[in-house]
Amino acid sequence: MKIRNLLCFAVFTVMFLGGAYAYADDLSKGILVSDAWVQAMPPSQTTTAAYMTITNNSTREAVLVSASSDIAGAVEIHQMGEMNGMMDMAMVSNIHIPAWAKVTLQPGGFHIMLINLKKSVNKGDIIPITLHFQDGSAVIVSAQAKLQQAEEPSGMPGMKM
Ligand SMILES: [Cu+2]
Repeated sequence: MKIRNLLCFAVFTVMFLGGAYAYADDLSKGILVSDAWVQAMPPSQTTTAAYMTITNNSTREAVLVSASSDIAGAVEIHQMGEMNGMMDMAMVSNIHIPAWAKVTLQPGGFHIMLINLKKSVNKGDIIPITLHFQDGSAVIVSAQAKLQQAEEPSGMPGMKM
């Protein structure tokens, strides 16, 4: 009985470490993603945006280089900002999150663009998004679809609809 318990523990430990190793190394263990949400869209729309807070609780800078999602044909990192006096968005190649700091992706700023949606994104849906960092680590995020907040009536005027 005692040996069997030990064996179970050993198997569990190997499974746990094996599973964790698949997508977590030193850096991603220190990455905490909170308040992840996706803009719910009517079925006629093929593009939406995801927002979240990425906290880097590690001693190294984290560099988000890309993202992916099963529901989108393409995923890009974008930044909203003023360009030539107009609010517009542009693709950026990465987002730097300094050690012991956090970066918030929010309407009017950084966001993750989900392009060529393969399904409609309805309020309450849980959308899986994988964040890929420069060191090769990845973090899987579950973002809940929400209707756009009233105070952001036209959050992304540059978005192609
Ligand atoms: Cu965008």
